Amino acid sequence: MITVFIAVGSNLGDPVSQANVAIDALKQLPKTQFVQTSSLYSSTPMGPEDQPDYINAVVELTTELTPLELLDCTQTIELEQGRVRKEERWGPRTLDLDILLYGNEVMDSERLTVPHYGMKEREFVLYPLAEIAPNLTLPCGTRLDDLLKVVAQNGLRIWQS
Ligand code: PH2
Ligand code: MG
Ligand code: MG
Repeated sequence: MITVFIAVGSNLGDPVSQANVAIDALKQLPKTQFVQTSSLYSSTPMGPEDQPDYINAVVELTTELTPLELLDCTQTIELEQGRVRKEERWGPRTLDLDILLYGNEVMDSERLTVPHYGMKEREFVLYPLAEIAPNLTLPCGTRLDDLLKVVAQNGLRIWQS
């Protein structure tokens, strides 16, 4: 079983329920066990400023799926929740599921790069990840708590209804 962390993001069409539905869908994946989820967070958009705030979370799973099987599954969930491909870079979306880490694996293929290429700079990934895995060290040897020292929260807060 491999431990994986998946980032959940949404800023269109009731983002809180999109995130909750996605987390429930991740719990149902084949050959996979749900471990835990972070809180839902509200975050300031990275990228174009004329888009709504995001809801973000990070989910921990253990899985026997290969990285590309897992990617197929997460892309299916995205599509089932109304994701339209070919969106503007960093533009708004109903649901984005990004594989952050797949065990300690480092891979860079046409379809998938792990660790996720942007995760070290993104407060809306690092803080939810630290909530559930505070002692994590990335495959490159960088400690998560060292990244938190240099990445500001930038308005990120735990979402409360
Ligand atoms: N995702 C993006 C672009 N910008 N901003 C925030 N705050 N959260 C996201 O998940 C996000 C973003 C594209 O994947
Ligand atoms: Mg993303
Ligand atoms: Mg994505």
